[in-house]
Amino acid sequence: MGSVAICPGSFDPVTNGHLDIIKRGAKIFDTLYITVLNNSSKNPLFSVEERIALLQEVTKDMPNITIEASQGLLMEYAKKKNANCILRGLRAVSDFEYEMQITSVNRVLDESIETFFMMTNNQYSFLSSSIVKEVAKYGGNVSELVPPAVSEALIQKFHT
Ligand code: COD
Repeated sequence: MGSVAICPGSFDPVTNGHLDIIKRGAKIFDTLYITVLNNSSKNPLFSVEERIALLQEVTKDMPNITIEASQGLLMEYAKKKNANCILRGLRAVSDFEYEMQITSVNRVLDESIETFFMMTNNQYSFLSSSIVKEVAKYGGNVSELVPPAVSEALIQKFHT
């Protein structure tokens, strides 16, 4: 069996920064699950179904990617999928503390599954779903920051 990685996140909504990590991850791992989970400290704009539909649209040309939703603990889901590792992106030093905390907790839950970090592409180091939502909410143009389907979905959400 080949390598199986999980790229977990809120993806509320998927940005060009996420997509960059997803594309690069899909070249390294044989199977990549993009898993939409709830982050209890965030209040989502898009429903899980909407987030999944957008992820499916923007990854439709990538054959080794599967998009799923999951509830509960990430590590329980990863075990069910026989995953070798969790893939996460790192944007800046400010991400490090949070990532270190969740990686450490996840390792206590299952030490056999590694977490693999990929540095952001410099052009996306400032990019987050929150920033995109803020710009779109006030009518700014987000077409450089997200795929066209997401830009369209944001306009629908805020301005129709
Ligand atoms: N460049 C590179 N990487 C990026 C960029 C960018 N511009 N933007 C985001 N990323 C990366 C993030 O670093 C992350 O790795 C991934 O993309 C997804 O990002 P988000 O913001 O959508 O996802 P998060 O951080 O909200 O995801 C948190 C989880 C949902 C994974 C976490 O809360 C979780 O595991 N929840 C399930 C419950 C659980 O198991 N809890 C125990 C562990 S705390």
